[in-house]
Amino acid sequence: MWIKRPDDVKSSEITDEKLYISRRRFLAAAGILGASGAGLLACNTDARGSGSADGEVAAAGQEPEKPNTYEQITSYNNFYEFGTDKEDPKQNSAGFHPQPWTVHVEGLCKKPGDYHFEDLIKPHKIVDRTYRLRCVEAWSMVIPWEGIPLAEMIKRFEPQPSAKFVAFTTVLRPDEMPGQRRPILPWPYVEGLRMDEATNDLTLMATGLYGKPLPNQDGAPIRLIVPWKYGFKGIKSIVKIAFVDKQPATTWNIAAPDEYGFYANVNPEVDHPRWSQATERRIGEFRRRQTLMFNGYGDKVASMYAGMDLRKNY
Ligand SMILES: Nc1nc2c(c(=O)[nH]1)N[C@H]1C(S)=C(S)[C@@H](COP(=O)(O)O)O[C@H]1N2
Ligand SMILES: [Mo]
Repeated sequence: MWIKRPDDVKSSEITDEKLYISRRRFLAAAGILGASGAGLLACNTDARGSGSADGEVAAAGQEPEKPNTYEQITSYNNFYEFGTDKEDPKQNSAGFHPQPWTVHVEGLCKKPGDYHFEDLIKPHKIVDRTYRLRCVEAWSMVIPWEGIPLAEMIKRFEPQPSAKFVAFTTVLRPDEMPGQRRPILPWPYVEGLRMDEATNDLTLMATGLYGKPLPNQDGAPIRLIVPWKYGFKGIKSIVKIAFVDKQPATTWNIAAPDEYGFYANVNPEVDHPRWSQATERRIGEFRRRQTLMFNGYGDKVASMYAGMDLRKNY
């Protein structure tokens, strides 16, 4: 099994400093860059408040970043159930039905059962969270999600103390998901989190983006967002949540155990066996950026991994 190589690492795009500088000089001369020269990159100096009460939970010392466009977020996707090319999920998901939707909750908790999507959402306040998403393929985006903190949702199911992990499952609908008719991955897609990761303040069950319900290609109607981990932890179109006492199997770890671990914390110091994780390309940008430890969210999450060897627990 395999995951596509970083499709953005093409020699035509690996820009040396000289070319970058001369391009900036050209743009400056052409009046395209502002006086500060800040126009080219959607960088931290381009901060603007989202205006929402909750807003971005930014890493210490970092201002909220400018989100990618709705078009970028909904037309450059990984959702192998709809095909392996970045355009496939948008092109092949029009026939997917995210309504009606039921999430089955089971395992070590006091309130298991089948929850209709509307009932699942109803008791909670929908919050806005703009997060960086860092794909293991070395590209990234900034996405203005909306949703429910997973910690709040979990509280309602009253997990037992014996529940140490939460396991998630994507819907299995080969009739609506053409990728599931081929053995691209073992279907259905499954993921999991340790209980402390699942209940961390940053962890979100996303139900929308840019103020609209999640489009099919982004994981309608409900998907997981774990912003300090590689994007593949963010399982889409969830139909099952299970509270378990042992570390659950995860799809990419089953498919390629030497390449993808359970933890999948963003770590620029641990290369993927087939490519570097030191830098990334923000979709829509020209120059590569340094990848940040824990995707820049270390102040909120690093303590959960104290004492763990993050080279072994990749
Ligand atoms: N069910 C399912 N969930 C999935 C995937 C997938 O193929 N199937 N791809 C993952 C990967 S590799 C990434 S990078 C993110 C991409 O989310 P986005 O397309 O909304 O940016 O979804 C993740 N969730
Ligand atoms: Mo990814």
